[in-house]
Amino acid sequence: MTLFRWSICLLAILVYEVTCLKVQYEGDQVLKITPKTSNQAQYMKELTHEWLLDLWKPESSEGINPGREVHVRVPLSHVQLMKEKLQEQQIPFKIMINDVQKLISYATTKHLQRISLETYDYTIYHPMNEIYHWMEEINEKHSDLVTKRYLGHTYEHRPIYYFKVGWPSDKKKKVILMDCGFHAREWVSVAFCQWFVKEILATHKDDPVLTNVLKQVDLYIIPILNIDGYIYTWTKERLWRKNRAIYNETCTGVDLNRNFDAHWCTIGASRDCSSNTFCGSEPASEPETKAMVSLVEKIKSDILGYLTFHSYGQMILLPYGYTTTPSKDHDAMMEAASRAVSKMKEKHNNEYAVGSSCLVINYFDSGSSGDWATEIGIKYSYTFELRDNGTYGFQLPEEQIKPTCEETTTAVMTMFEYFNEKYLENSAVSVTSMKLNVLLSCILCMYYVLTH
Ligand code: 0X9
Ligand code: ZN
Ligand code: ZN
Repeated sequence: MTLFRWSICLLAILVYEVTCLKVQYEGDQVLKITPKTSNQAQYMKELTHEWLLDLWKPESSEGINPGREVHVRVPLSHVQLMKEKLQEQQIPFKIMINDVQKLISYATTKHLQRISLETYDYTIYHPMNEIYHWMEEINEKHSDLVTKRYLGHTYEHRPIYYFKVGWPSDKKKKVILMDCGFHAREWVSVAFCQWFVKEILATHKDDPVLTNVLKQVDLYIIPILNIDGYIYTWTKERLWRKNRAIYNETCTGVDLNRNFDAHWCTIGASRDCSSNTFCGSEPASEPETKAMVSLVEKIKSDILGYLTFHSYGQMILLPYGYTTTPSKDHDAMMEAASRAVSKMKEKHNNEYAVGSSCLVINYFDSGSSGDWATEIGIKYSYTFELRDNGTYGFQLPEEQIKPTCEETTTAVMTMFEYFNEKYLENSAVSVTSMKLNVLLSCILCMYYVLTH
């Protein structure tokens, strides 16, 4: 009998754990607010601070400026009062998301215990155990081209892996580094890295550019860096952003994209550990950051490009985030990115903005991985903000995973094409030069016939 009671008790605790402890967003709204004057902007800053509101755009209240859109999640308890205050201050606003909870579906039905690579569904979001499993399968089934390597561990001691994708070579290879899942709630980023790996494996044989790239370049792909945070968004709090480092009894989490050694914590970052943009105790204080830094330090002179994937906003951001001064290779970077966005637009007619981070995203940041990559000498460094523009924000519906990943793949492939043209040896005669040759011989031939 006691055993029975104990089991009931345990079961109850379990049920409680998975249901009641989850943060609920019932009735929370996301408002799109556009302060017109500096007074109104100041008012907004104070309000977000005072009420500890979850800013979606910009990521920290410093970035709130007149004329710029602010996207902010307001808890049900404050919605009414917030709207009254905004009306009182004559600050224009719209309801962007009417009920945040309604957008959250912890898709459980579609998830099978055992998944095989053949049936892996790239158009849904996957919990971490499935992603770990997927990584193993990729490693096993594609061992000719792909190796899974250990990058380091998270704060909660989970292993972080990356894939090295490329053919063995006698010559020294260049590296293109890509990562996803810096910010926990940006699920579509994590979906993209998986999609992209799948895409490379499916197309590399038929795609001449990719074939050439994989001979001379190793792609280093980190499918998800902030694993602890990601798990937390599945189990406890869907809109968590940071890692899960415990700083004191009341404070958890460092913003990994403020933790790098690039004008660390000077602007657009906070020293307050309860802030969403907390920069940590020092540059690379976090194990996730350390893991990346130690890999990159070893190979940095070989790295040609660094691409990091976030959401949302639909833009490709170039360094820097802490100053409006363009970086050394700004023009070359712009060239590649402009080509990428125009190709991208052809895919699903979706517009992406391109330019210096702080100018395009409209707030400053410091300590980002994108800026750090530039400062250690990586020539091409891009921060992608994937879909959407705020309609669903971080809760991008699964129907949009496919188009998002397709257009982003197009953008990345276009950049690879650019790298291929500019930095790689091309032994095979290209199609255009072959056509030119044929044309030229025809002209010579005709000339010969006509003059003899
Ligand atoms: O604020 C960030 O960390 C990124 N935006 S997000 O909404 N995904 O959090 C943008 C960082 C871009 N900064 C630089 N490239 N400097
Ligand atoms: Zn699944
Ligand atoms: Zn992000």
